[in-house]
Amino acid sequence: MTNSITWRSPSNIALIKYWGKNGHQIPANPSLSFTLQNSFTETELRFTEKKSASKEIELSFFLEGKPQPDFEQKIKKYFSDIVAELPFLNQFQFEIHSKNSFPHSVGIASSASGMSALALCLCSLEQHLNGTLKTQDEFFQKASHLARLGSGSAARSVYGDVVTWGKIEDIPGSSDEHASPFRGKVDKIFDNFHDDILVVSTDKKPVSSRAGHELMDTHPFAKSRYRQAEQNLKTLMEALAKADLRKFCEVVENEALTLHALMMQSSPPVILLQGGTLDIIKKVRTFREETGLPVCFTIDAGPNVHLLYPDVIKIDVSHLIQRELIVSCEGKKVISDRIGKGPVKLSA
Ligand code: 2P0
Repeated sequence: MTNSITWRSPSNIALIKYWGKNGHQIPANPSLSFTLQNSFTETELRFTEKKSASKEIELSFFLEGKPQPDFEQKIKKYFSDIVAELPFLNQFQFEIHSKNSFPHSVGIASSASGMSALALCLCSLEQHLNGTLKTQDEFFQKASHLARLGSGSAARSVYGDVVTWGKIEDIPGSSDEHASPFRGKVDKIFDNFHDDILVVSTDKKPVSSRAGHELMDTHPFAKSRYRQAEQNLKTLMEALAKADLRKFCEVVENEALTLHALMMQSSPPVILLQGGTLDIIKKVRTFREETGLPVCFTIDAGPNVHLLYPDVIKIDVSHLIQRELIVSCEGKKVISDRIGKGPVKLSA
């Protein structure tokens, strides 16, 4: 008999960036993200007991209903990597059906939503079979840990709102092994905070995340970068508590520009920013200087720009986008998102 479990899990946008790792998916510095609301993956894990005693991982993977041999191989490898932690993985045949609420390559991390949705399904299956994840804390901590082993940034997507991942001085319970909901003060100005994604290009990324992280292994400025990330995190935590949007914008943009400066200084160099990205950056900074309104940008490992701003200025930002920014977007594409509450189990 086939049974199934379905989770919806969102993507997230890092404000303090994870860039560089130690060992197996251990972050070289702590990161902090906002979980998104509208950009999510829904994953259904179907499982049937195997008839044979074979120890092979048996699974098939479908994205939007279509077989995806590349992803299937990656997930098989992932299951083999974690089978010591979840011995039932070689006792069942799996069929995984995933779909995203957002198009491919628009600057939203589908690995974060996809791997977190899958990890949540696996934890529900563990609970169903063994009853070992009794409390919410245990359940989500394990899901974050398993998501991290699939894709680092996915560790942060199992929680809503503001999330940190990585050991942080003075924050008990913070860990490199799994993310945690941010327990510091966050002013209510950040409720419903917006993230509009300006899609400059949907071309395939020339460098995978894994290869990007590896560039930090030999980067001449790696040590000072990791110290800077810790300092920026402290400053950002103060800005969140005090509703200091000037500081917030300063730190968030510094993180985005640092990420790309690091890539440009890597060996070999990686240049992901495009002309349209730079045009948007300049116009956003000019708008902020001229109006005093607290809108800022962040950018992930790609050319697309995330515009971050509080709900109270949404009309002004909408005018800015229509008047000045949309000309730099491929097919005038803008995806509206905002800070969200985290994953939802859709069926057991
Ligand atoms: C982040 N990024 O903190 C940073 C900022 C992109 C820029 O984490 O190799 O897909 O799967 O652990 O998480 C992208 O890298 O990398 C990323 P893996 P991941 O969100």
